[in-house]
Amino acid sequence: MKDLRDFLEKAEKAGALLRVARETDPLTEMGVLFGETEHPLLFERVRGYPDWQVCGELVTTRASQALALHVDAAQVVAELARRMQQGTVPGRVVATGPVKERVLTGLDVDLRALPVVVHSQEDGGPYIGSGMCVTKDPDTGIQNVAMLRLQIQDRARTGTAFAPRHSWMHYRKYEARGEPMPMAVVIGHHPLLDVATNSSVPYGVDEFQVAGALLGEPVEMVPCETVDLLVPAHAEIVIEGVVPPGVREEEGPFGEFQCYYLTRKRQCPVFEVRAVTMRRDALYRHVQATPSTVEHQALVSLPMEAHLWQRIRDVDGFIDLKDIHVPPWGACFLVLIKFTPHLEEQAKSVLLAALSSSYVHPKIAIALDDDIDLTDPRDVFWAVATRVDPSRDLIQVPHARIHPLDPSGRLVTAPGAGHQRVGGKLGIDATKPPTCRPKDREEFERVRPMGYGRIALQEVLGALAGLGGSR
Ligand SMILES: [Mn+2]
Repeated sequence: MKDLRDFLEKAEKAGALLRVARETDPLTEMGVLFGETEHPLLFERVRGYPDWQVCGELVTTRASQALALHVDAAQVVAELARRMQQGTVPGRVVATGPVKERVLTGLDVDLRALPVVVHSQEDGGPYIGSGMCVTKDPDTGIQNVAMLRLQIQDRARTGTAFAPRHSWMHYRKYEARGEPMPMAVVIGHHPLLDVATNSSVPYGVDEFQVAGALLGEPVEMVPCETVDLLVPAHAEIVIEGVVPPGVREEEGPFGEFQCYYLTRKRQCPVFEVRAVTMRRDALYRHVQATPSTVEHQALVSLPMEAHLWQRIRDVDGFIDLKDIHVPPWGACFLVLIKFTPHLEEQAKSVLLAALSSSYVHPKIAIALDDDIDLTDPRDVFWAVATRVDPSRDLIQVPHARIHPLDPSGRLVTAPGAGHQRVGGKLGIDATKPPTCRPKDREEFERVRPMGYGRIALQEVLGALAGLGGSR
């Protein structure tokens, strides 16, 4: 059974898990500590919450993503794209599971008893940022899962902030009928469930069934106690309740993934909690939102990379695609595409495809040739500086729809759930001339230092150190 514990065990065996034995405070210390590592982190002693452990940064790096997918790091994007194209694997409904070991209802419910972390300095308090929020379409009964931020307001009440996507469509349907929307918040499972929840699959596709395809096994599901929804039986914690119609309360501020407090305080729907079910020794799984090097961004960018891999590979029939990267330092608004251009202006088609997908995030796309390392910003900007003719190699799209949390855009609807922004988009062709013009392409053959690829300083230093007897 693939769940959170199984993943942490694998990470530990691979030597990738950092354990913190010092007692650490979730309200004042963990935010910055999570932000300082990209490796899976487990706090074994939590100040003020003696029965709890807190973990996070589970799939931030290619190495830990590879661990979750059980492939080599170089294959992560292509393999994820392959599994996402396989179709969904329906969950298997079972009678009960570990998440039902403790069932708390009525006055036993107290969200303040959970070690919810304060992410950033000016946040309006502790926020659950790792909640996989399950809702269903009242017409079709098909469930949707989205990672929405939840501000702890009270013993049994949180603020919610819907993105203008699928769960927001559900809420609008319930609200039009004057009915409360049932919602269940799932915290802590195998991180591929978190990845699936953040994948931009079309409306009507259940993200937990996508998770089944990513895991290669059906997710075991159990019925909730107080609402008519199914949740994973091997989760750590499930919070059940309703989002009532017609209610808006102040929510925020919360430092978002792009590292701005853009939404400040605003009026949002609320989540009224009716029950909490969890494992007897439940682990709290955290997804840190800032700075821009942490897991919140990786969970958005990884499925985006896989989606763009599928999309761009088929542009104009076939692209000789090598790699796609949505780098953490680009706030999810920048896409780097590495391929070998064979035909004239192929890069322009690639750039247009990257800027128009099922993701609204990409605002700037850069096409790069097969000799560029996408994980090295110096390499990327060397290519931009030496291969781009701005009078020929730029595509500008004025007045496009951009991400609602991109501060460079103009707000066109009131801030709050469902707001939108418009702004320009930019494509940069930093590739060499295509292979159909071999002579021109040759001009751009890059200089490599003598010995490149044959020897490394590390080896030389190691050999010197060896003289001292350390090797
Ligand atoms: Mn969805």
